[in-house]
Amino acid sequence: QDRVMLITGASSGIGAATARAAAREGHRLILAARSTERLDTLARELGPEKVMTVTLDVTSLAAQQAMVEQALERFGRIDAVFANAGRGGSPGGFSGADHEAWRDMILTNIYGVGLTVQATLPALRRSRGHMLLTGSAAGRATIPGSMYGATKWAVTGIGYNLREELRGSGIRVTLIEPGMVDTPFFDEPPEHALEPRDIANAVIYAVNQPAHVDINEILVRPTPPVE
Ligand code: NJP
Repeated sequence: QDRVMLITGASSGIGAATARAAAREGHRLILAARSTERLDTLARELGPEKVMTVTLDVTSLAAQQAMVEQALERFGRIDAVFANAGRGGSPGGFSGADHEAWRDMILTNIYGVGLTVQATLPALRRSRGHMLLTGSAAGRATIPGSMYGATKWAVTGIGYNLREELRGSGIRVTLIEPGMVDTPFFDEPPEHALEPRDIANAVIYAVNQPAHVDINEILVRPTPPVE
């Protein structure tokens, strides 16, 4: 039977590339984000019979629980969850950043990931499935003035602490930690960046391991340009 993967932040960038890669691997998919139109376009591309789209904001637990309920009704199981939705903050550092943008980012990147974990864990316990979280190279490094980096340190912490909570459950936890990736995350295309599919490849590598292999973290950075 085809495996079932749920992806948040699936409407663009890394999430959409992972949906494409997982579809090629034969996964059935639950794709969630706020943009119905972009999700529906992706579902048409991948084949609607194997894809369920859910328009939601990850900061709503009720919406995420309803998504899981619908997914179980349609597919009967969830084998992998990629908690990937996230956003950047605003420039200005700790002294000058827009605090409203901070609040939205903290809610999405930390609280939203926590809610995805909470909403999907009952299904993953039944399937002895796989939880993957999009952290960041910024969740390991010191970046002056970056509240965004701080939210990704929190995602690193969620991954480590969740793995301990789930010890003995058979559920694997993988932190996917991208460096710079060329996605709509940036207003201008960044130079010397990875492609979204480079990160999708890391997700597929982790989920394709046999059950006794727990890939804890994958840090992927672009190769520095040749001088
Ligand atoms: O960016 P983008 P990425 N509720 O903007 C969704 C991390 N990362 O693929 O809701 C639900 O193309 C949004 O969809 P929509 C980054 O922190 C990136 O680069 O329709 N969904 C879209 O599908 C993030 O965690 C880089 O607007 C929400 C998706 O999230 C992840 O990679 C480096 C939402 C964002 O896709 C994917 O970002 C790195 C909400 N409240 C980590 N808010 C990089 N690009 O360089 C947003 O280390 N979304």
